[in-house]
Amino acid sequence: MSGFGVTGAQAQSGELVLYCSVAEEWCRVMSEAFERETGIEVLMTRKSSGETYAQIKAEEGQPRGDVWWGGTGDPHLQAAQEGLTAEYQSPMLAELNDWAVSQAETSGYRTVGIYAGGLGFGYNSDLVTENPPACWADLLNEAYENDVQVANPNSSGTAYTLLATMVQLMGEDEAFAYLAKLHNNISQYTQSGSAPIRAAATGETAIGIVFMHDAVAQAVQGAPIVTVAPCEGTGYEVGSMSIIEGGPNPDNARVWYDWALTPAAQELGASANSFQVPSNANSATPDAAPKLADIKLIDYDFALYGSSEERSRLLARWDAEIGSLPQ
Ligand code: S7P
Repeated sequence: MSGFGVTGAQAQSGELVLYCSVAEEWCRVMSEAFERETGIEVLMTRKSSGETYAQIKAEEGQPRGDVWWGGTGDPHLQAAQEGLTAEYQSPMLAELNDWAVSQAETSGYRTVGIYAGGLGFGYNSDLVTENPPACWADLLNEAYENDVQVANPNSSGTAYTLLATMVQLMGEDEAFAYLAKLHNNISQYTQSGSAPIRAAATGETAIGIVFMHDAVAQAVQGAPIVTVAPCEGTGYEVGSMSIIEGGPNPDNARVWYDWALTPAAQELGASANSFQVPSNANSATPDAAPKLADIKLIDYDFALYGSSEERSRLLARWDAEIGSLPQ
């Protein structure tokens, strides 16, 4: 990678504390490339989106992290609203797709879109051989009792996207009724959003509800996984990046931020088996990435479902009505 010159004067110290919410492999590839490119040492921790939001909230006033890179946009928007993340307008904004800039505008430039991807599910075609599921409604089929996995929306941005998607597709009470019925088929609410499709890939479960690109990642690596864009329509994420307010290395945080929006940095995703659509209009989209234009996407209301009040309220309702149901 070249062309992203960083002078010693730009770097405040030799470190950057990175909270990373994509797949571990991609977190590592990005950290190592940035270290090579800039000489700045990256201290990286990987956690799911909801968990990272909770950590940044817990560290409010004494932040230990500099940048939160990756993870679904809703908790990034919540962090922005709560003043946990810093305003920054990168010179790279001019190169980004509208949906990524819109994420920045919604947050008062306290976050920005770095990739997008549709929500769906994947099934193991060795285990599901007849009447494969094509719709959200099909996942309620009693043939799949204890054979579906999804994450817990408190820890996982993927699972919160499912919750917000169902509310927008069906209306809130109908969405909770759907999730209560789906609970009969759920064997486990995992901590991480992509764990269900890893379990489907090994045959531990038949179906995993995940972002479609996470299902594609398993298929590309040879697992018998079929990726489904649900027939009723579906939600999507604008994966995001934020600078943590008051973090220890603010200059290095901005160096990471600008670099992470370049095509060269964004194109590293595919080499780490990550197949989201990158936010820089000049970045090549991986061939394997599910095409957003081919998916029936809802008009996801990021401002509402990323607001502190709505996200907290929906998660509390999920805990009371779904998370508390007997397994
Ligand atoms: O694996 C990539 C990805 O699906 O992970 C992010 C996700 O939010 C992190 O996992 P959680 O659901 O556990 O929070 C997504 O942003 C990303 O596309």
